[in-house]
Amino acid sequence: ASPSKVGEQVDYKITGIDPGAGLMKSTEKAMKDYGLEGDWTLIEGSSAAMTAELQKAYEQKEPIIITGWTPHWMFTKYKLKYLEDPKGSFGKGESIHTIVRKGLEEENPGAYKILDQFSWEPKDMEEVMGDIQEGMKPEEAAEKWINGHPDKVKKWTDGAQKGNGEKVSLVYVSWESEIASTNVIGAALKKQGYDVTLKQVEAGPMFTGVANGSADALVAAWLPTTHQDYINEYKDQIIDLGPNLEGTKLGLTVPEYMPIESIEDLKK
Ligand code: PBE
Repeated sequence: ASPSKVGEQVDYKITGIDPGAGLMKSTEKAMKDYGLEGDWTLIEGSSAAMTAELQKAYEQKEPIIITGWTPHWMFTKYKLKYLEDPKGSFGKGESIHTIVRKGLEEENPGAYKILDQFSWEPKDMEEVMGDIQEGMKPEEAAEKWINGHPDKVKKWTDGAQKGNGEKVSLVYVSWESEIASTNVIGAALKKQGYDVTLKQVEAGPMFTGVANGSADALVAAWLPTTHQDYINEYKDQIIDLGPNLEGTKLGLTVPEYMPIESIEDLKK
């Protein structure tokens, strides 16, 4: 198939995730930047639905274009490639930040310190995601990782006072990467004696929750591009504790067997 046929083959559809995701906004921006508006449609859904579609297509060697990101288990399980993005619509060199509510440091200094010291690497996150993908419950996979990496966990908890049942509420979106990170920091806090609640919400309410103080923290802010709009909106009400993971990537993603290399190839 020639690149110009790819649009027809996929019905001019890009399979996306939840509408609140920054990746959806970036994809809309890319569609504008590359002149794909009008012809192409970005399909809303969820990351679980998207990976199910990917699996179906991949098994049949059928063409599919998805909104992808790293770290994610899909890049280990399938042979995929990011489409080149010469216009830089998806930004580059993002980190994932920890964001807490105002007042947490004063009211719960131990938990604040652990959240502030939370930091790991893509390969760590991939380990947890892989176990979950293979059927392990997220809290079990997190527990396993925590027990397998005492040295890292020790760095997070170093100098932080132990909890005595104080409540800590974490909010997250059911993106595979964030299911992993939130469960892991939740397990670490729990182990230090905190009473941790994990609440799964949509992207907007995740940021609103920390901004209005109904949640204590999130470890899922992709910056400086993907979630920048949310940060701008709430910057006076939240505290950015900086990166907990560096080395991410986002963009339009296709199986390696597809004959296209760049987002520019999607324009007929
Ligand atoms: N994602 C990818 C988030 C951050 C980057 C799906 C995990 C999002 O798009 O909002």
